[in-house]
Amino acid sequence: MSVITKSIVNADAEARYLSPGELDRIRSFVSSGERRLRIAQTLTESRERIIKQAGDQLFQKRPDIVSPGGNAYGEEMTATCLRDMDYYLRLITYGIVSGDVTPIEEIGLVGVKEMYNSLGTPIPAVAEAIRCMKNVASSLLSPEDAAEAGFYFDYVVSAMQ
Ligand SMILES: CCC1=C(C)/C(=C/C2=NC(=C\c3[nH]c(/C=C4\NC(=O)[C@H](C)[C@H]4CC)c(C)c3CCC(=O)O)/C(CCC(=O)O)=C2C)NC1=O
Repeated sequence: MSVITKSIVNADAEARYLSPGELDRIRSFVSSGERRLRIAQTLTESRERIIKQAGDQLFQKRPDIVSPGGNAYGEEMTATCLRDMDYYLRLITYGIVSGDVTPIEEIGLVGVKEMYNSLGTPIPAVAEAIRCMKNVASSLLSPEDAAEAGFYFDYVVSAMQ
């Protein structure tokens, strides 16, 4: 939920007008809108490059996962791994646009550790994959935009700890 929806739900639950604090938070959400949309657009347009370069970095840092016995070993499994990275990048763009981690949490993080454990996917390597995407993404953004986007990448990384 965006800060707008959230504020309205809270205010209406108490049948009151939006408070000055809520209006301030909405103002800051609205005024950062252009920037958040610009970041999401850059990440969306560069998604293939981000996944490709981050994947290369990941497999260089963690050659074990693409070696025999590794969870992403073989063409098909490697492609599934890259697909998961694409899923998370997509969810991160949802977070950036809505200024809220809830879509990332609900779509991609609830129960994720149990899922990866049951698949034998090493969770620290998934965290590393997100960090690699953050590095590549940051190199495509201004420092200010990279900091804003970085918050959402870090959120996913910390959920994988
Ligand atoms: C949008 C929300 C969403 C997520 C997050 C998601 C993840 C997800 N990743 C999966 C598999 C997988 N995920 C990986 C990923 C990796 N293995 C590694 O060693 C690397 C560290 C990592 C890549 C960074 C691999 C290799 C599989 C296949 C495992 C297998 O079939 O044994 C599966 C099992 C079913 C399938 O193969 O599609 C799910 C559900 N699905 C979703 O709908």
